[in-house]
Amino acid sequence: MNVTKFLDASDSVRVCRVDDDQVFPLQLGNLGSLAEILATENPIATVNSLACDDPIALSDVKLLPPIDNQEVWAAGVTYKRSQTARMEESEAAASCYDRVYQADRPELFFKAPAYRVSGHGQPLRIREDATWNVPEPEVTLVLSPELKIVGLTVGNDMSSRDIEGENPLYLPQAKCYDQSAGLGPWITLYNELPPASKITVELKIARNGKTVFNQQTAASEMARSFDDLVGWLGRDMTFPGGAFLMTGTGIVPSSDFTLERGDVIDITIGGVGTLSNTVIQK
Ligand code: DO4
Ligand code: MG
Repeated sequence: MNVTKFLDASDSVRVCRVDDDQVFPLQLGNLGSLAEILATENPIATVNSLACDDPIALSDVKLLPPIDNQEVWAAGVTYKRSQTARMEESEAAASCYDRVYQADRPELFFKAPAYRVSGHGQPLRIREDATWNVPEPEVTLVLSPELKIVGLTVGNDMSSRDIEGENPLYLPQAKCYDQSAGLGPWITLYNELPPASKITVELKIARNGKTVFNQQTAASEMARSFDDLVGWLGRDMTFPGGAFLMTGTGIVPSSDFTLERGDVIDITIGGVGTLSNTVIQK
């Protein structure tokens, strides 16, 4: 079951279920938001219990990112490819990445508040002061306030490799800026997650209508489990509204690739959907 938010004809934000190519606006009753649905004991049963307005064609609505006031966190260096790419990017700090790939404690960082997140069809930004930029396609866990994984969404952890490569202490500037996080097109709710090998990730980048990058991986390539990452995230930290956790990238384009203004980034997660965004720069 897929759920998200969209802007209706009178520019009001609505929560909806998405089935095939139709959007079913939900009558929320006592529930105030999508985040409140995600915080219920069984979000799938909750959505099933809500009445819907008449369906609208998916192609006729403007989707919004499926987030309310949750924090977005991200994990790093969870795939071998991320470890090798970061070690190439920063000779001086190579051992940090090598050590964190093997350590018990993962790299976790605060990626974005909801207002820096773009949804499907909304622009994502490359920094004005960066010269080497990539998307990071990441399976993103949707967490309830109890840190139960209630669903998955597609995440894009936009990153400036030249800034992070200059000094790892610049990581927050390489990763956190306006429109640096993509989430969507919706949340796919699960009572039980599919096996990691079935959670495939594909990154496609098009420039002037031509594909300039296309690669795939699967969550089974991750060196850590989702539960392990969530366990570390929840150490001495509470999330009263729930949270999103991007689980790291297994795809990094080769060092001669950088994003350009106007590029279209499509990230597909098997069983979830495709998040598509166009790149902007000031
Ligand atoms: O260490 C830097 C960030 C790594 C990251 O974002 C990733 O591996 O996805
Ligand atoms: Mg990342």
